[in-house]
Amino acid sequence: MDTRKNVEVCYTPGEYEYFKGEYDLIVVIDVLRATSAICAAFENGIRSIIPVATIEEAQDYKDRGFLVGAERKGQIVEGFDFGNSPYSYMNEDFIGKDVVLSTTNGTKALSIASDAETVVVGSLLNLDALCEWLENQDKNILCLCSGWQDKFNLEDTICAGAICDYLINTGKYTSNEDSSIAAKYLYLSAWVNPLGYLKSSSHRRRLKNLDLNEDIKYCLTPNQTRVVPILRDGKLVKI
Ligand code: 3SL
Repeated sequence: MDTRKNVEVCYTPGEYEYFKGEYDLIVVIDVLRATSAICAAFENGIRSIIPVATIEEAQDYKDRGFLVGAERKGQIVEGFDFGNSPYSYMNEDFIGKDVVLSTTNGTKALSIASDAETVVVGSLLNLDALCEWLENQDKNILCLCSGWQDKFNLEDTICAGAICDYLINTGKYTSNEDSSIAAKYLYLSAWVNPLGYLKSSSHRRRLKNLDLNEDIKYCLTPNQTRVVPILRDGKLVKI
């Protein structure tokens, strides 16, 4: 009998309904930049992050005195305290703080996955630590890519493929869906030089046009932290 658990990939939040309910553990991925920024925030001492899907929810928290970040289309939303750059958290003011964050795709993906038993945050920044933690969970895992406005993107898929590849190689997991097999092949061809491979990808171009090259380089540099953020009672905290 095959006792291996599954690790699969959903390319966009819009496709999540076809996977929903089959997985105990969801890894939400938004390499450029939400889940990378979240990992960077924990690495830099933040206490918790409340992810919210809409600007209205973010505004509600702001009105109640919270420190709130909001990003839409790569830019800080007017009236909010910060946006979605990992560098905005590299600041002593955030140490020990609880903040609220709303982003175009990443916090939307976190919000739609939030009814799953376990939801964690994945990025290239915490790839090894995340994979090592996942290996011992013995659960069916879904990597939920945030994409861009419900469209496929390369960077999240490559990260999801890296997770599948690692877990399959442990012998404890298998992938059955073609989306997962394709993600693994994309990862294998990209991994020699992720920055070069993603040079012409749509969101890299979008962020480059906004002069966010340093953010791109940071987010595409694997294993800069060992933190694995997990969603508990609507708040992301460090495991
Ligand atoms: O979509 C998101 O959640 C963001 O990561 C997009 S951006 O990188 O801030 O443009």
